[in-house]
Amino acid sequence: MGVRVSLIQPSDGLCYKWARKRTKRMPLGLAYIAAALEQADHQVSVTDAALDDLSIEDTVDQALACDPLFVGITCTTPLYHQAVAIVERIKRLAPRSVVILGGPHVSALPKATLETSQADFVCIGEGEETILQIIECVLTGRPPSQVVGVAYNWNGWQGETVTRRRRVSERRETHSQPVDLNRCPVPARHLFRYQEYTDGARDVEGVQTSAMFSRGCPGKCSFCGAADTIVRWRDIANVLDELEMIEKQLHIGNVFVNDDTYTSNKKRVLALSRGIVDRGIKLKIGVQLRLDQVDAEICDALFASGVNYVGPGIESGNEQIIRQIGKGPKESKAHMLEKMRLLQRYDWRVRASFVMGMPGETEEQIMETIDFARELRADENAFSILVPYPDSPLWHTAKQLGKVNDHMDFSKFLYYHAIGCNLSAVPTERLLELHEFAYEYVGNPAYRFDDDAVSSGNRPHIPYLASEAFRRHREAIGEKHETSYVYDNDDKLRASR
Ligand code: B12
Ligand code: SF4
Repeated sequence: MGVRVSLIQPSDGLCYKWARKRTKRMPLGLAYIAAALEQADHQVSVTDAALDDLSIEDTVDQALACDPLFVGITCTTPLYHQAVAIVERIKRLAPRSVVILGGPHVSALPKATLETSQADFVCIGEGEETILQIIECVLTGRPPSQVVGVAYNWNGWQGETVTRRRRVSERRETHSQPVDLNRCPVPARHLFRYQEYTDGARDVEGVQTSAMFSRGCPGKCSFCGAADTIVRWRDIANVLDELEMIEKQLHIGNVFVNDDTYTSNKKRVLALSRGIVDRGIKLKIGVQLRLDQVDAEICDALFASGVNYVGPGIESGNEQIIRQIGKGPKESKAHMLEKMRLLQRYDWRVRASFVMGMPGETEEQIMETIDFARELRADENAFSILVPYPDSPLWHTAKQLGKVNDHMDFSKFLYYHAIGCNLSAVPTERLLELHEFAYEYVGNPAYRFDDDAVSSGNRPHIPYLASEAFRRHREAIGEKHETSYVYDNDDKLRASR
């Protein structure tokens, strides 16, 4: 007989502060952990505080309602402080429970996590096998040094073991085998309120679920935590079985594929697309892809298989920044423009993503990105402000510059409306203005909302739009913007259309 385990996704409301319609996606990593636990006969309950925007108190009350022996919490970097507060309350209300933290942030900083939280264990990297080993070690009272991929401060034992997560550049001997993706049970969607997940910010109709067909990315983008990781694929039949289950058993119509790059292997993506068609699967599928990996044959196959949403990463409209990001020698503005026009031949939505604030990046270079975004005419544009996340190559750059440290406050490490660490040549307040300006100026033409900033939500005050610099910019590119801006009685800038 197994034990009671409570899993928690902290609320992510702060990530989407101004968004009027939210993206509510099932926390897939946690769903994989839940499936592994259930397969091993443990009794699992889930608290997705992001779905209901729960406070710390309500999150903990809900999670402790089943009187768990183990509590597992996932978190990204900006949610780390919430995870710490959740652990603190759990330890106060249920001091005998064993707390395990997992996810990208704590995997990157396991030691600091044990130093700054009251967690007993930190799972480093993939957790499907690790969590089972932790439970066994606690139940049998054995030292955790035999558990793969863990840092611990439990029962008087402290230490860290080898991780499963290996970068391409790292030697094989220093790492343990990654989990076998074909042997992992599919995410335990039934333990979540899976009918309530959807992507309101992107007009998705009906329920949407998330899935992952491969893990890792050979790309080397300097801001990305997935950069330079070994790519592993699930067998195509294994993926198709899951898609059939999503459509026929759970009656879900939309799937977002979380793979870092859906198109990283041409032969495979063609075979997968053919398999979807051959099995008669009729899902609407959203994917993220790289422009240097797509051609007409791939696009035809994706479109035929039900892909209705594609998300290429453009990142920058300045050639020097494109190289600095590390998008590879083949990538250039001309090439991306050509590939965007290819994508735009199909009746699907194209979401282009951009980043601003690379180390040393100037206002002029950011304006080139904004102009390039406008030229590309994607249906949706996502502008992120660069954040050197602890699992990305830029974290080490920022560390060398003395701009970050393992114990700092990470609550502003967001893509959108806050800047936890500014590495650019532009002052922080100005960078935020340029970010707002990008949304306002380029817009998201495919959406029917009155606010253009689908992903981040408009901030109410946009002084740049009334500035002399903006007027000059519009003149320089010979365009008249249809919106004009006035200050109202509260001295707030308002758009008058
Ligand atoms: C899809 C996605 C989203 C979606 C959906 C997120 C969701 N709720 O699932 C959306 C668009 C909403 C999103 C939002 C954000 N995202 Co996001 N996202 C992703 C993406 C592409 C896939 C996530 C995924 O499904 N992974 C697959 C699963 C299997 O992996 P996993 O979650 O890491 O879980 C495994 C292990 O970490 C571990 N594990 C995880 N939790 C736990 C818990 C326990 C107890 C244990 C034992 C183990 C364990 O075991 C799991 C199974 O092996 C990743 C990139 C990536 N490759 O992971 C970025 C990524 C997670 N996002 C990132 C970021 C920064 C964000 C935002 C902060 C952006 C913002 N708005 O400012 C927000 C934060 C939202 C949040 N809830 O925290 C970063 C996080 C970096 C970091 N250091 O924190 C990533 C890694 C992208 C990157 N390369 O930089 N994201
Ligand atoms: S940004 Fe995309 S292409 Fe670049 S390393 Fe990350 S996942 Fe790969």
